Amino acid sequence: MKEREALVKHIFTADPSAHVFNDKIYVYPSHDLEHDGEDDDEGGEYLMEDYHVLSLDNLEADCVDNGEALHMKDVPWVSKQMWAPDCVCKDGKYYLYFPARDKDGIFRIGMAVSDSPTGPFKAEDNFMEGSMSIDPAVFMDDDGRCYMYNGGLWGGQLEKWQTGSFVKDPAEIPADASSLGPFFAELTDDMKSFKETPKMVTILDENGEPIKAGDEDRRYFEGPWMHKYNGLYYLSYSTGTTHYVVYATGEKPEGPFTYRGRILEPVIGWTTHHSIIEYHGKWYLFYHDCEISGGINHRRNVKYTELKYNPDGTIQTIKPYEA
Ligand code: FUB
Repeated sequence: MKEREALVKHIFTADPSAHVFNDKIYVYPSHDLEHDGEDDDEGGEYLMEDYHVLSLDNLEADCVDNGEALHMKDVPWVSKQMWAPDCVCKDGKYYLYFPARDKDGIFRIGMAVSDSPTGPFKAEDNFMEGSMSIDPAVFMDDDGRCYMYNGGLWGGQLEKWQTGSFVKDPAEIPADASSLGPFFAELTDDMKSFKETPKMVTILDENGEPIKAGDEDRRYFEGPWMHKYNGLYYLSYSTGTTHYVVYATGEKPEGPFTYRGRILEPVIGWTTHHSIIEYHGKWYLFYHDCEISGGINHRRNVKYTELKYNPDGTIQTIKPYEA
């Protein structure tokens, strides 16, 4: 597969969560549908109904679309919009986590399980108790403990959960108030639920103060990802309205995290969403853009490129359309 080219072109894919399982690369993307609906601030144009798992035997090989792995019609609690998923392998089983609107229109996180990384996945009858908002990213630490990070503003409803309960029309967060973070919770050993009520993680600036809600170049918007490099936890995410992928580092999986810089400059299209993996001693960023569709926000394609660290552990910023 060539760097910075669409992994597959016969379907539109977005929000890639990449993983290395058994020395192969598996990518768990959203599957964008082609429709002519209008964009809105609630993400109404992102009308996805199913998941396809992509796989690469290695980075020289062609990317394989392994077909439908889970469809909305087989998930009893879902009403619409199966957005960005993630997958984790534990004890030989593959657990797919995915957000979707429940029958009341509220975004929740569901889980489905398979014996194979490519599915088909069998969904639980109900969403995970205590789950809210979108974009689950599940990180397995070196000791085998698994943590979920998730949440997204606006269409992802994160700001509606500030009080711990769902508030349909919350007041706007003042620009000088602390920004919201993604939710964080450890998963139970059976991978079906949270060990505790998810809590928001804190992202600090260089002075140790929480990043402010009005600091749109740095505040959390959606699309969290966790990886570890040289023993440090790297939380990366999209800034949404300013279209960057940025990162913050911390000593513990639950944070707090301190903002460190930009990973990816804006891509073509409104959303930006990524994942990071190590493969055969190098690091790679998987991301999406709307280059092929000519900027139609809900027709996206997944790509990858190499990611490089500086000797001090900071990440070199990637300009997606420059060498
Ligand atoms: O794909 C639908 C939504 O767009 C995702 O959940 C967000 O992260 C954004 O990429």
